[in-house]
Amino acid sequence: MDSSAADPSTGIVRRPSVCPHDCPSTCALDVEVTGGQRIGRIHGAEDQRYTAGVVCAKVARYAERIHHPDRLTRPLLRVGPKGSGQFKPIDWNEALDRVAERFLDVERRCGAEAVWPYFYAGTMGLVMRDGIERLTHAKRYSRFFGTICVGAAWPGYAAGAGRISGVSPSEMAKSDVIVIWGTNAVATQVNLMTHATRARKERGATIVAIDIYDTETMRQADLALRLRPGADGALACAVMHVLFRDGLADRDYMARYADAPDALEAHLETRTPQWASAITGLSVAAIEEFASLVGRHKRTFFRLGYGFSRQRNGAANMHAALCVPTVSGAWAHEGGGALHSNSGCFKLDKTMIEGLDARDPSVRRLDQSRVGAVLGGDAEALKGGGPVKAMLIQNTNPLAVAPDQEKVRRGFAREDLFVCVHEQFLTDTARTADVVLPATMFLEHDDLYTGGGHQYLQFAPRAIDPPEGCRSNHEVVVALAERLGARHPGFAMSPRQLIDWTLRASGRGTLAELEAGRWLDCAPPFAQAHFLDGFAHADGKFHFRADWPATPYANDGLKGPWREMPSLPDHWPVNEAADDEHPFKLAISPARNFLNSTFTETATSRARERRPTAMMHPDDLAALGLADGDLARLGNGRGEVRLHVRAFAGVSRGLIVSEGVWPPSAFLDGRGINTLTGDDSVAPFGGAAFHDTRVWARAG
Ligand SMILES: Nc1nc2c(c(=O)[nH]1)N[C@H]1C(S)=C(S)[C@@H](COP(=O)(O)OP(=O)(O)OC[C@H]3O[C@@H](n4cnc5c(=O)[nH]c(N)nc54)[C@H](O)[C@@H]3O)O[C@H]1N2
Ligand SMILES: Nc1nc2c(c(=O)[nH]1)N[C@H]1C(S)=C(S)[C@@H](COP(=O)(O)OP(=O)(O)OC[C@H]3O[C@@H](n4cnc5c(=O)[nH]c(N)nc54)[C@H](O)[C@@H]3O)O[C@H]1N2
Ligand code: SF4
Ligand SMILES: [Mo]
Repeated sequence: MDSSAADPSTGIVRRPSVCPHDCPSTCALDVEVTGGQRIGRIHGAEDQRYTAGVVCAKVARYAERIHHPDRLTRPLLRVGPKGSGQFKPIDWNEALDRVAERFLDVERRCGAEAVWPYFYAGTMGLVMRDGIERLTHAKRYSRFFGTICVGAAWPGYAAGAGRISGVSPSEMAKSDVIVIWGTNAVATQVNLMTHATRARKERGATIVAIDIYDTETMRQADLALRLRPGADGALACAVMHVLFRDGLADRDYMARYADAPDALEAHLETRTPQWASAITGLSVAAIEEFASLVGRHKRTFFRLGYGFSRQRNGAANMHAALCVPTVSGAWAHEGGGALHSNSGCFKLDKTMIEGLDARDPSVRRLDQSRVGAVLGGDAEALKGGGPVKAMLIQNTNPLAVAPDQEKVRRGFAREDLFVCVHEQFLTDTARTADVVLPATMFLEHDDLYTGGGHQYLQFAPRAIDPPEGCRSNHEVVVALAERLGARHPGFAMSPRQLIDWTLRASGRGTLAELEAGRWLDCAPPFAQAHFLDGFAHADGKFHFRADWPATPYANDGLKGPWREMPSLPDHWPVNEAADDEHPFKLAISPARNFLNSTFTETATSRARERRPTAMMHPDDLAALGLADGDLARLGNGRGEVRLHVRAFAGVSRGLIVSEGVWPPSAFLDGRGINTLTGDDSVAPFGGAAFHDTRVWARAG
């Protein structure tokens, strides 16, 4: 790990880093640097147990992204109509002055809440991602409520376990069965596959995958359960029915650790495999086989992904799946239990980074997923307050990733809205901005990272200098704060000082210590990770009976049809159902070579993904008079998109899968795939049901 000595034959130095992308793996990286300025290949750190030397292909070839000729390196000022993409370069001072002037003007005329800083997880670094919050709070700007990713999943998990943490992934080495539920790990978190396949090789573990189509993860599984979208609650119920029926439920464990095992057993009486077969489309035999595997092997590791939560019944389904290891008693065994995210185990004090001490809870919070409705003046989305007139956007590309794109487009086209986008590339969002600021990439700044799929806290020092003209999120936030008269001690600190402060305040040592060790394993002790000292509700029990309004999750009030949510695990038929007018269901699953809309700018990723594509069953195509490679239109009441079709028998009849969030400009008529998705709030606290959309399909 010597980061100073260059290899004498090649001149290459290896520098430590951490992948900043929004991925549960948060890989520890060894980065080849030549001449102090250029990146070579990126490797996974061998000695970090979770990364174990493996990174995904798109990050291994990061040189292509960081040294991309299209990177933004100069601030831009819009000179043509909104969205025209016509800009002229200006210098940094002028750009920052213009942004500050407009923000101050909006604040004077309409109040501070008319400004809405908007950000997400383009970088997961705590300083660069969350520092914008300090500006929000110090200025009393409208607050941001992030729902787009975890909005349904986390409440579903917390309703059962009481907090967002689970078993360490390192325990997979001790598992007899590994259930990869609603995540295409081969594409979205490759390291999970490393550990699962290692357990299979070393101790004969069985890998089960549960998805709605035949992904690469499904192909690598020993038992692949391909069910209908939104049917995971039914599957979970039938599995638990079998566990009770066959004496495989751990009654002693439940008596001690669960709230209502008798009520659950009675409730599940009618949730038979036959009942679930009709809902899921799985055979009774497949459901029985899965239940028997889980019941006979207490060391079953449930790796619960995000995909199955991106349904209108997603929170209820997450809760239902989490009930399974509680009925089987898997939690009590090493290698058994569940993991969805370990974000809850770091317990960092983010006061200085986010300016939490300046936070005013009376200031309205606007829902990220409803950005189209917010900008369109929807009174409910605006919380009864005035319109949003100015935005600062960092690390996110809402004009590709947010649901109900027609609304989003109309919103961003408003002449009276001033938008500053800080970006690495001229994304669809940057293209609509009034001022564009060029951003650094992770290897060009310092930051601190927590993991979701593991429990390492990691520091990544700057490895190379940024291109001249690029500035980090922190620098932009600080420069704007000064011009806007925002006061907070965090604005006077460097990223390193902020990180050191955060570590010390959190009892996690110092930056010097973390930098020397590279990472800190924050895994809670075994008993705590397995909830053997009690679940995180006041009664110490796992809750089979979800009390949705009381879910321990920092929410922004109840949303969507939360009153109808089942309390005990069940199939909740609230999803967008296909009908005569819209005979297909559409899911927009991840593309292996993109990460959300990131990497859609790199040539090799684009070449591998080829073009926006709708995968359909060959019989469905034939019935529409379509052949593989033809052009088609997909539509619903929200709009329509044009793309190519691909015949794929790994997608069930009636389902369409389109992989990846391609930029709208990659589609034949400039409308992106999220034109079709809804922005109605998912119960109980909001979020978007990206894989739950009904559409019609026709040639075109
Ligand atoms: N290559 C790549 N990696 C990524 C991303 C990416 O876009 N590309 N995105 C990153 C981000 S932000 C996140 S949050 C994670 C998310 O990663 P995951 O946890 O894997 O979640 P998703 O990508 O939403 O979907 C995973 C799978 O769920 C399936 N699915 C959809 N509906 C259902 C259902 O009702 N039931 C079941 N059982 N399965 C269903 C989808 O078909 C898909 O194969 O991945 C991260 N990593
Ligand atoms: N149809 C459909 N839509 C989806 C999903 C889906 O599965 N299907 N997944 C949803 C999910 S889970 C998520 S998390 C969201 C993600 O949506 P986004 O958070 O918008 O993620 P990206 O599309 O990757 O865009 C991140 C942007 O941040 C920029 N960026 C990266 N690092 C920095 C930095 O340090 N500074 C600045 N200023 N910019 C930076 C990148 O260049 C990139 O353009 O998308 C959601 N949208
Ligand atoms: S697997 Fe995820 S965390 Fe690891 S390098 Fe790839 S995108 Fe980054
Ligand atoms: Mo996400």
